[in-house]
Amino acid sequence: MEQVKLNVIKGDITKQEVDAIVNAANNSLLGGGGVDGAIHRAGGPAILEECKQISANQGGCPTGEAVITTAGNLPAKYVIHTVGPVWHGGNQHEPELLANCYRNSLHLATEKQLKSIAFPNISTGVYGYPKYKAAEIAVGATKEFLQQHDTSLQSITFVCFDDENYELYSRILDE
Ligand code: AR6
Repeated sequence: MEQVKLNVIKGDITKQEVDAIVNAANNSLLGGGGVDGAIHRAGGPAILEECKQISANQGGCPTGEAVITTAGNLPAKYVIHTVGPVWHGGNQHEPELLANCYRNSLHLATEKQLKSIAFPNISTGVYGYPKYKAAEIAVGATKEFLQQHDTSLQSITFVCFDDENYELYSRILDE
């Protein structure tokens, strides 16, 4: 199997020229603040239109699951919307649900035969997931996926918006 490259950068996910960027959405899929707000603002109304249709068909998106839409005006080709868990202290299946976000997004990207994907630091903003724990899960779930599945992906990038996440991911990926 070809080696898949895992990268970490500090930056704005809406600017990434990759096949798919991942959105940290909510169960309604109808937009919000944080990275979700930034993606819909930069991508334009086509993304929300498709989210509304998906929501009407399947009643939103359960936590840990993922759906795929156009990327509208963004440089990416697709947006994969996944819903991270709200942090309630760690005993409400948060680790498993957060790992599912990464697994299910990688599955969708593989089904679509995509070559590159960029993730934000899901759940570490408004949803309050401790950053170190979230970074370990993101990297761990991604590596596990790559061990267990053949994938079209050649490059997986973790796009960090703040210094703390950037340093955490850099350290974890170095190990
Ligand atoms: N590029 C990359 N990362 C970003 C960007 C950006 N442009 N903007 C923010 N981040 P959050 P959550 C980082 O709160 O915790 C929304 O309202 C941010 O610094 O966006 O999963 C949804 O609709 C943080 O590290 O998502 C949901 O209701 C990370 O993205 C709720 O927030 C995630 O922060 C989801 O909360």
